[in-house]
Amino acid sequence: MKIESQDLSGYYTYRSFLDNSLPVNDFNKIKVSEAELFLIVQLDGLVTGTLSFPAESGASEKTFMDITGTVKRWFPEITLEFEGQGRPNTTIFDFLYQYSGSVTRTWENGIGQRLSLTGTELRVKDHGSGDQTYKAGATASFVAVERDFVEPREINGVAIIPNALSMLASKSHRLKHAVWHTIRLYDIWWQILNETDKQKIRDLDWGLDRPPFTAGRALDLTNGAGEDFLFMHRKMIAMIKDIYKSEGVPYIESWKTLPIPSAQQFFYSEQEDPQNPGKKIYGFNPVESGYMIPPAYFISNGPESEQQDLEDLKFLKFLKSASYFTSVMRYLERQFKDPRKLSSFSLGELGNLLEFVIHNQMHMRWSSVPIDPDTGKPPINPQTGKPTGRGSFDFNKKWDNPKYDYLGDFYSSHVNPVFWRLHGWVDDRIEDWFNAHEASHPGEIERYEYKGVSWFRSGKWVQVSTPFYWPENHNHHHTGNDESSIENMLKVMEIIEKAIQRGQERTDVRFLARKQNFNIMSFMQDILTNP
Ligand SMILES: [Cu+2]
Repeated sequence: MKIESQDLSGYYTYRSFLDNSLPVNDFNKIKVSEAELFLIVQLDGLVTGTLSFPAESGASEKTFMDITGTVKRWFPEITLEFEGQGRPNTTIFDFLYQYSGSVTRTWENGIGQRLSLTGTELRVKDHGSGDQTYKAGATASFVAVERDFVEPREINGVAIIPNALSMLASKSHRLKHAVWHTIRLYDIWWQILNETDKQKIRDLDWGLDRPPFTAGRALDLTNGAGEDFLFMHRKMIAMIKDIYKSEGVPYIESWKTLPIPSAQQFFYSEQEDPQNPGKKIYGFNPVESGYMIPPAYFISNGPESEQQDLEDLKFLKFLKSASYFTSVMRYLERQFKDPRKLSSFSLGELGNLLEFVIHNQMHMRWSSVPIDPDTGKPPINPQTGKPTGRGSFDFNKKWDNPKYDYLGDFYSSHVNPVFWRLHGWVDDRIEDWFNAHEASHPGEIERYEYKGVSWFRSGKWVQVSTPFYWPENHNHHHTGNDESSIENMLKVMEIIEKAIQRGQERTDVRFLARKQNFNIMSFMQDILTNP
């Protein structure tokens, strides 16, 4: 297996030992240090990161050394050289060490071997004072073992609070989100469903009045479909906000700007050290944590799609790369915050562009390998023996486990803590849009309260007077009609599943969603530069 720069970025447990040539029996006698190593390795070989104490991830307080260096060589094994400097104004300000380490050989027949770096460290200058002086020139050997990615749901203060989580992870909420997005997929609406199917779906109150794509596969920027997207998610945000409010917990903060490629999973903020005036300590800050880019993963859709699945992996790696961020995503973010641009968009245009040119890609960028909550491991495709995801029409109860929060599946994405930060960013763009219009032509957009959320009356810049989110009280004869609506949503999914089976082509909702993301890439630049 070829190891790439992206694979090297992440957290490691770093351990160093004295090079004692005699047996010691007790390894503690040669222990120098244990620490947490965080590395960002870029394509051009730039290495940055931190070495921190104590080694526990998410410890409430840490001291840091900052790391800078380079990849010295890529062949025959990757070798990194970097320097670690204690942070100024902390108890380890005078630490200065050099490190040289290589990626340890991967055994072809090894089972569960972890990526690790082995190498040597050098104390570059004395630190400490008096009889606590540590002399320059001392060396030790080290092993740094890469850690598993820590899911945002596992991080204190990043995880969604229990009451909100159980609402979001319920079958009814999962189905609402899944049905809502699935019928809007281009292939589903325009190619797979026939008129009879569509009528049946309409009879179940889930008809799609405004598909986001035209029959010709272009984004429809004229019909207001984007308003449905923005309204529906604003409504979801309002629902979860209410639960936070009733619990007296401050609601999840949206991303003010998109997290940079080197974002850490555990972020530490500088504070005054109460014990040592003038010195700094670093405290764990959950608001800025949980935004690291999870590693890419392979999803097997079957033996006949092996090639396509590998292409998908390549594309996923691209979406997760630092260069995608710097060359595409950051550029798009600027466009979506630019008042000049925003004041020329209708609300529908804004929603449709946000959904398809940046929001979908954000979902994939921050997505982590989907797991089967029963095993904690990716489900295995029985035909290929390789990892796969939840089947799009598999509504087994196990997928309702809150641990199933894969950002790349409509059935689960909203259960992931990152979803709410990401959608907060999307939702904030609506306010930017309104302010941009107010600034350039005041009074042309009228705000009002619609179904409990702040919205906009239809007019020059707003096409739709009743944006769609999901059917309300379909069955008026029952109270607490959760069950009947679950039934209806399962019926809609069954209609879609049958329609897919009728076709010759191998298809899956996940596959169609992904395909749609890729197609978008080709023309998005064009739309944004020539509005
Ligand atoms: Cu959504």
